Amino acid sequence: MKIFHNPLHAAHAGRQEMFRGRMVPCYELPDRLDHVLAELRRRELGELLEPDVDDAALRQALLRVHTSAYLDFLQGAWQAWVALDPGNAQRDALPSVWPLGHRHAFRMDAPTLHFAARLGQHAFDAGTPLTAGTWAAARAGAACALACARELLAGARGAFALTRPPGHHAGPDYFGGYCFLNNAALAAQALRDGGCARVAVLDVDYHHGNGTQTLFYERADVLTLSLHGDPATEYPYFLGFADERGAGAGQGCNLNLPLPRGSGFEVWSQALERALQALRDFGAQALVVPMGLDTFVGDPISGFTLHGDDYLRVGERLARAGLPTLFTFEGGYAVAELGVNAVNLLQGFVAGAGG
Ligand code: SP5
Ligand code: ZN
Repeated sequence: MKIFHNPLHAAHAGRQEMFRGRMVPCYELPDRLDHVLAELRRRELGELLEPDVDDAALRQALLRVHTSAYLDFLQGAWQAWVALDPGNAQRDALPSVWPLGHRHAFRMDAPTLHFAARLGQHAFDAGTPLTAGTWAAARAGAACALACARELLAGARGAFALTRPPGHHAGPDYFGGYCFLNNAALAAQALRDGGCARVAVLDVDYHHGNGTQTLFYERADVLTLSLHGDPATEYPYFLGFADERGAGAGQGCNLNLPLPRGSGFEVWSQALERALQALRDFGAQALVVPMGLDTFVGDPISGFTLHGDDYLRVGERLARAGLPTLFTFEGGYAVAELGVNAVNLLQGFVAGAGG
């Protein structure tokens, strides 16, 4: 399978994130991707490529999932942050005030002139540092996702967008959960626009893919499925519950399978079977898998107990769905084991798909 990796990913390197009143070192770090790349090379799995996507095509694809105001905000964010205070060049941007628009407590559309307020308008947590290289890295990552979608449209059985920052928490006009641009959603939409009538997204990251769910919630052409830690106790807390089944035309086209913290492979794979049944019932022509490896027993911020070899089984099982499949790289913070775990899943897929 072709693997498009992001040559600019290391330009996004957050220093600290806010966690419960403290600044802690970032978990979502450049060496995460480097470990996966090294393991892919070691095991000679896949063909490693850099995306070749022109600016206009990328902008067009991004506008299918994000607002132009949000893209402009991201593009100019670092410059505006440093303009607030020259000392900010040494500090990453984190929001510290939010409009809480869903409660009508504040105006979401307030015509603010202050960048600190604009940050709050476009973010849902203070754990996602925006850095000097965030826009360049995120944009090049979106190009990886688009290149993968083109591969599938050209007939490939599988493709992998190896990029960071991750994407599945990012919504139409907001970032959070270490995510800025929703690579999986962009790929799903590109598959739709390229002629796939029905596309499914099956999110296997430990955290609910709130951004992806929200982007497709009222649509019948994209089925969103997610296996994740129960938001009653797990991040992102405010979305990902089992009673969210889609709305309007998309009624029935979202399925959340929240699992208790501490769940192991047995319980997790039963939920996977349920998701795969929903996938079959939907009749998708292509599958997008936001691939988080933070379900691993050793993950420092998550609560499932999958082991390295389990990912081989996951990949095999996904392959048996028999669909052209596009993987995006999402979470996974046990850095030393991340390469082996990610490549195990891909290897299982390749083996299950018949080489
Ligand atoms: C893509 C993805 O996996 N995003 C996850 C974002 C989770 N953000 C909240 C993390 C809180 C980290 N707290 C660590 C403290 C451990 N003692
Ligand atoms: Zn995650």
